[in-house]
Amino acid sequence: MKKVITTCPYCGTGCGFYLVVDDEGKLIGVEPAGEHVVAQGQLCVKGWNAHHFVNHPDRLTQPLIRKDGKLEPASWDEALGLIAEKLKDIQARHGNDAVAFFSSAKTTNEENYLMMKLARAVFKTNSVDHCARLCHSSTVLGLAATFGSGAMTNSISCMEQADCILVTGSNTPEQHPLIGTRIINNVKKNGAKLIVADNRRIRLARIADMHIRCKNGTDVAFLNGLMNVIISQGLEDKKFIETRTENYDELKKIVADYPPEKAAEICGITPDEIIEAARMFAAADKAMIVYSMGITQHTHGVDNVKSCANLAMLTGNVGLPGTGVNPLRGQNNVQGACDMGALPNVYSGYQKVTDPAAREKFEKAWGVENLPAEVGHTVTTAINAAAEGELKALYILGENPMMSDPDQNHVREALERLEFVIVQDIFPTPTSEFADVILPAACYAEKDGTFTSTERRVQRVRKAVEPVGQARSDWEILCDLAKRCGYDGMQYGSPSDIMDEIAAVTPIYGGISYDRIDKVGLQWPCLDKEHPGTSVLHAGKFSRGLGMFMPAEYTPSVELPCEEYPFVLSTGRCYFHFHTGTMTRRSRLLDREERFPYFELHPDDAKELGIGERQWAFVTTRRGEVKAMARVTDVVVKGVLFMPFHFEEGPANRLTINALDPVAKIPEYKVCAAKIRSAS
Ligand SMILES: Nc1nc2c(c(=O)[nH]1)N[C@H]1C(S)=C(S)[C@@H](COP(=O)(O)OP(=O)(O)OC[C@H]3O[C@@H](n4cnc5c(=O)[nH]c(N)nc54)[C@H](O)[C@@H]3O)O[C@H]1N2
Ligand SMILES: Nc1nc2c(c(=O)[nH]1)N[C@H]1C(S)=C(S)[C@@H](COP(=O)(O)OP(=O)(O)OC[C@H]3O[C@@H](n4cnc5c(=O)[nH]c(N)nc54)[C@H](O)[C@@H]3O)O[C@H]1N2
Ligand code: SF4
Ligand SMILES: [Mo]
Repeated sequence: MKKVITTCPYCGTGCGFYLVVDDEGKLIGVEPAGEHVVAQGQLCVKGWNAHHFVNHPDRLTQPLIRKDGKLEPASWDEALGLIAEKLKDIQARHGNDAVAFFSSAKTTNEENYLMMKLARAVFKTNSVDHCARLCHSSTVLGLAATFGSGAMTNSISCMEQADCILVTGSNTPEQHPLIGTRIINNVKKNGAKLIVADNRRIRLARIADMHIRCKNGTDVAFLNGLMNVIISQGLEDKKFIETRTENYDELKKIVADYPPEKAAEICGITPDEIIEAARMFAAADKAMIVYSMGITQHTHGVDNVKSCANLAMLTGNVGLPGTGVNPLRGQNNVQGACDMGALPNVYSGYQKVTDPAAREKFEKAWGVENLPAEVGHTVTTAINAAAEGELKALYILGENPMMSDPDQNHVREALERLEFVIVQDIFPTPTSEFADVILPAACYAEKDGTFTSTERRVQRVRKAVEPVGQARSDWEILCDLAKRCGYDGMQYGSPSDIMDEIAAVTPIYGGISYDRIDKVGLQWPCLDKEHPGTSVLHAGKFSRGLGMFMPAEYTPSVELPCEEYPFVLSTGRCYFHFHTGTMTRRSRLLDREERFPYFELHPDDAKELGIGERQWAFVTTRRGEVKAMARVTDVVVKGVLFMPFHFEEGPANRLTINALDPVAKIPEYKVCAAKIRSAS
């Protein structure tokens, strides 16, 4: 037997574990790694079962090309040749921006770097993006504007050092289980104060000092209310404000308009809750904010994020261990996909495509001319452009937009209208049904590379077994395609060589190399070969110099309940499944735990509608209808339905609204209006 240490392919916590391989080279299990900095010998149920899907019979094993409407097996040669020819032809007829690229937070840093290099250097478009758009694009913009860097300010170990933690819109124990454990430890062992702001009674709420159940979409009012109390009671950190920030007067002016009574009224809570929470947070020596999708996935997601940043600066809680603004990044490598520039406005290391000096630098490094200067399409605007007939071709690497983008009927229309669709995945998906070419990719266990976790830790992914069938690593596929398009600048011996190129052109990764991260990953910024990495950002000085207060006014969500659609539908996830279910639903043990599409419904609402526990019901919005099973539970408040988006047979995104934050272009997944009726 062989044991290979690698990084979990599910969430951004970044746990390390061993893949166990038998004498015949077959993957047989997962073993925890006691020495791993984050996992410390523990894993959540997904990590423990992360080997299951690798050898599932549904794996894509050969390239497929659509001929007369049917997908037929093809050689790699034929498939890549067709892609090169088609994309070039479409660009010749409709311009470079008629083609867009979706990169993947499931794949490695090296692969994301190559995807954005392919889009920019070979196809001369900045239309490259990935699921961070649907996830933390509001964070990347909101924290870059206020602090100068869009990443989690602190480290996972800081969760055990804070004196008070405000967890808002993050179901940490289910979605980032090993981070949830750290928070629970801190509360139970050290007596840290815990404030949970989430109207669902998530597991953390049971041990919280305060559980605050605001209406969905009212976080700006809540956070402004907290800041109003802190300022009016003189609890702000005057020295920090004076020496480290700017624009404080503007903040003072705006939050003055949110006295606890008014904020509480908007949020549907009591003024006392706001006053008590404000005092608790401000009184702590080291206070930390932890947030995730409950904050970001709104049409005012950027305002929510800025408000979190404002609260942290107001109380002097940035730049020290146990403090900070900590957006928990979702996918295993979504931090890395952003760092690598799989975004329409930046190259790797957040170097702007609109900056002539940055373009010149990458032109030189890549040996090309005329890199495009305009910001490209995002995931969400690319789908809109496809529906309108402006975008003609889409290369989808490791994403499943038919299941993950808002308003499925709209996505279907978009995918149908495209002239040419390429899907590169490890499994067939509802998205690949629209593909003209499908390329079979090797999965995490079958290739080398790196993932960057939520705490900015760059860690190794190691090959344990050979790819199934003719599947190939994403990086090899991308390099081969670049060559077929006549570009010689994308030939590498191994992923390690790709990382060397990344380090050479990306200052925050400047000191990263495979030999340095062999045992323990490094946290960026890691500027050169001697740099030890950075566990806390903005210590002594913000990345942008001074921290910028950016106050926001409360704006309601776009589609609120009405007489016809009386419920708020809020969507999200459960513990056992991951996203669109391509991997977890193919894991026997995980799928056994949650087998049917479901929604949570408050007991009073259930009684009124005559819907019992585990009864099937139709959930309907202005976009469509889904049949799902009712879970009658007071985890949700009255008037709110919560539905995970993991189930193909009951897709929550058939219901969601395609309304976007004006700057971040993130969809409003957490609020739309719905009605329900019994299906029996
Ligand atoms: N098991 C599992 N783990 C995962 C994932 C998965 O699919 N499955 N996905 C990964 C990814 S990519 C991500 S991004 C993360 C997401 O992790 P989370 O953000 O923790 O997960 P969600 O279920 O989307 O939403 C979290 C909470 O936000 C609350 N919420 C909804 N609306 C509001 C609001 O208006 N304000 C506030 N304050 N709270 C609100 C919901 O009630 C919910 O409990 O999880 C990662 N980890
Ligand atoms: N209603 C609703 N919708 C949501 C959300 C929500 O809260 N509510 N959350 C949003 C969020 S936060 C996110 S991050 C997105 C996620 O949206 P997606 O990224 O579209 O969802 P995944 O299921 O993670 O898709 C990843 C794909 O990559 C494939 N894959 C895995 N490993 C590899 C590999 O090594 N190579 C290749 N080529 N492919 C691979 C998988 O099989 C899968 O098809 O969903 C968003 N959608
Ligand atoms: S917490 Fe996240 S990274 Fe750790 S084992 Fe679970 S899914 Fe994997
Ligand atoms: Mo995400």
